[in-house]
Amino acid sequence: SSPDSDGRTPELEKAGLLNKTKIAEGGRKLRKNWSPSWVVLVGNSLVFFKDPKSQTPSSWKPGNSRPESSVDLRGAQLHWANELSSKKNVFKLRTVTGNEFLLQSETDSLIREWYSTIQNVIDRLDRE
Ligand code: I3S
Repeated sequence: SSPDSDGRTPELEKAGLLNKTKIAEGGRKLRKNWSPSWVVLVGNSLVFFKDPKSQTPSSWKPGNSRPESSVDLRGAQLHWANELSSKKNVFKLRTVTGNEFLLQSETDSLIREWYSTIQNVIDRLDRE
């Protein structure tokens, strides 16, 4: 990864495959569209990539893949949100700009790890 403005390279905290859907953009509700996403937590951001398995071998070049989108975790809010889906293990991430995402995994331990790791980053940013 490339250095920050202060010259430090942001620390990679976590990466893995989760199901994702965006449910609001700037406070406006969106229609759900669940899809697998490669999620990377680095520095103050959660970065979403296309599921590498859904790509053709030629289109998947490590280090050469552009993120689909990225979320600034500063001031973000995290909540378990099983009432917002028929799926299990769902949490909602809301950014200060009013973008809302649901993230989900079939694996209980995995989703709990993601939840606490993201919450730790949000808490750290709140203290800055
Ligand atoms: O909250 P909803 O509207 O029940 O969400 C479901 C729909 O988005 C559905 O697509 P349609 O817009 O074609 O009905 C999705 O296929 C479902 O996955 C959504 O519900 P879940 O419970 O999976 O989050």
